[in-house]
Amino acid sequence: MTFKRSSSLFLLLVALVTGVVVMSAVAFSAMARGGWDIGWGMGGGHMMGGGANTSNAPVSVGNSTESVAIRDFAFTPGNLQVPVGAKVTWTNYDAAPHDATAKDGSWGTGIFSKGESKTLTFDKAGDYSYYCTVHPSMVARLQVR
Ligand SMILES: [Cu+2]
Repeated sequence: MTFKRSSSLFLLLVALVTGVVVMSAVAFSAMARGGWDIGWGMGGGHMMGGGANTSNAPVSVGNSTESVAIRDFAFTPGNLQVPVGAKVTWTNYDAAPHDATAKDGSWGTGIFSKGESKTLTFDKAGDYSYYCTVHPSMVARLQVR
């Protein structure tokens, strides 16, 4: 009797622990896919809504090789001007995947992960609003002139 009760308690405990482990794994994989933005927001309050619109920042005038950092769900510089022919490299510093895609659909980096970079060459003048398709409220501006 005593043995039987303690063994069923043990089974209950095993079931509980298994449940917690499975739920943790599900939550972690959801975050790893970038599905849950909540929890990555320690970097300065850009997080509400899953991204920051930095397109109205003062224009950053660059030269023919420029970099844009993607950090804390924001593009920096958010308003970049480069000459025609410039190469622009986006680098993802977040745990979440991101991309940079023109709102008019004319160009896009494709989605890339932490530590990865994508470079595009801009051979024509244009004034682009662009965003992250994973987190559409991440918005920035690129002026090629
Ligand atoms: Cu993103």
